[in-house]
Amino acid sequence: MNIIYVDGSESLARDLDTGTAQQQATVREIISEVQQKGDEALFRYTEQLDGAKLDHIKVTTEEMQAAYEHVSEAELAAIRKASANIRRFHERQVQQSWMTTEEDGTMLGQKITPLHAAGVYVPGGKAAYPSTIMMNVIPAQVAGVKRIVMVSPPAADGTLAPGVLVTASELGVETVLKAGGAQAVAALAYGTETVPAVDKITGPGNIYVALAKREVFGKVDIDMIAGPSEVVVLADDRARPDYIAADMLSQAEHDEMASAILVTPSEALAQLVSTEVNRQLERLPRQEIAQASITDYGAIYVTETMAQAVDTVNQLAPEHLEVQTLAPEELLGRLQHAGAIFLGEHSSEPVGDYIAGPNHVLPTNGTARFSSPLNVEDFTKKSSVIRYTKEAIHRDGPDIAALARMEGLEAHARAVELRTKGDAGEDADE
Ligand code: HSO
Ligand code: ZN
Repeated sequence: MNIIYVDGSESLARDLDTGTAQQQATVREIISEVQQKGDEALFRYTEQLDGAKLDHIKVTTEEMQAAYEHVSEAELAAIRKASANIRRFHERQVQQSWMTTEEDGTMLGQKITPLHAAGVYVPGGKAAYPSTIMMNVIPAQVAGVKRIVMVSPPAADGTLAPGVLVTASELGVETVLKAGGAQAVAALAYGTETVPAVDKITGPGNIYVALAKREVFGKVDIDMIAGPSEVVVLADDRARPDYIAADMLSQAEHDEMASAILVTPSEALAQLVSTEVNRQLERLPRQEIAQASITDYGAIYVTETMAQAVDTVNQLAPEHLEVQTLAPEELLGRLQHAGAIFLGEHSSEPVGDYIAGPNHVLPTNGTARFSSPLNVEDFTKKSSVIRYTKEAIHRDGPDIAALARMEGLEAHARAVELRTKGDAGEDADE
C-alpha cells in the first residue's frame, strides 16, 4: 500500500459525479414522461431499461410470502435481531413537541409532525442490501410516517430479490413496487395511478437515480446523495495489523472507488498493515474490486505524533472512523468530524453496518464536517406555535410597528395597531 508521510493537505474530497449532459437529458425526459403518462410510462421504461415485461407493479402478498422460502432461518433471525436493535437505537432519537407559557400567558412552542409519506429507493442486483432497507425504513417508522413506499428495479424475469421482499415484509412495509431508476424516483415525486406521491425520497442508487433525486428536489425532499464508502482507521503501535487490514478491506470491497485509509504515528504499524492488506486481499472473493479501491483510493498516512494524526483525521472528515488505540475514549473529545466513530479493537466497522443499531447511511466525501447520519428527525418537520395575549400585544405592539415601518410595510404596522389602538391606524403618519 501507498505509505505517505503527512504534509497537512490530506483530503477525501472527490469530485461528485454530476453525470454527463446526455445522462441529465435522459433523466429529464424520463421524469417528464412519467409525470404525464403515469403507469404506462413506468411499464414502458421497466421493459426498456430493466428488460422486464410486467403485468403488475405492486408486489402481491403471495409474492412476499413466497420469498420466505429462499431465506434461511439464520438469515431471518439476523434480520429480526438487527431490526430490533436499529429500532431501539432510533427510538432514543425521538424529539418531543414543546410549548412554553410566559407569566402573561403568552405561549410559544414547536410542534413536531411526521412526514405523511416517504419513499425508499432500494437498488437492484447485488446492491439490494437488506441492511440498507432497515436503515431507511426504521427511522421513518419511528418518526411516525404513516405511508412508506419502497421501490426497487425488478430483474429481467420480473422478480425482486427474496432478501428485499422478506426484509420489507418483516418491517411491515405494505407498498413495495417493482420500479427502479429515474422512472421510480419520478413516480414517487409526482405519483401515478399505482404509485402514491411521497414527501421525501431516501436511499442509494446509481447515477440516474442520483440525478433524478436532484431533479425532483424541491417538489419533494431528498436525503443526501451518497458517495462511495470510506473508512479511516486511527491507530497506535498497540493495534493489531490483521484487524486493521480486515476492516479496511471490508469497506474496499464495496466499490472500486471506496476508500480505506490508515492514519498512525507508528512507522512499524504502517509497514505491518501494508503487508497484511496484501496478504488478506489474495483470499477475498471480491478481490478485484477491493484491489482497485486499495490501489486508487487506499493510503497509509504516517504522522510524527498522535496529535498530528488526530488533526489529519479531522481534516479527512470520514464517513466511518475506527479508533484502535490503547485508550480510544480519551481521543473522542478531540475527534470533530466523522459520520460514525467506532471505539476500540472489537468495534469493527461491519458491526455498525449491520447490527449495533446506529444508522449506516452516513455523510461521505468530507460532508461529515456539516452533516449527520440519517435519523428520525429527517422524517419529521417542525411547526412554530405562537399565542399572544392582549397584554403581550400591547407590550410589543410599538416595537412591531416600528420594525414594520422601517421596512416600509404599513399594513403590518396597522394590523397590530388595530389591536392596540382599536383602529387600523389609517392616520398613523399624519
Ligand atoms: N458500509 C456501507 C453500508 C453497508 N455495508 C451495507 C454493508 N451493507 C456504507 O455505510
Ligand atoms: Zn459496508
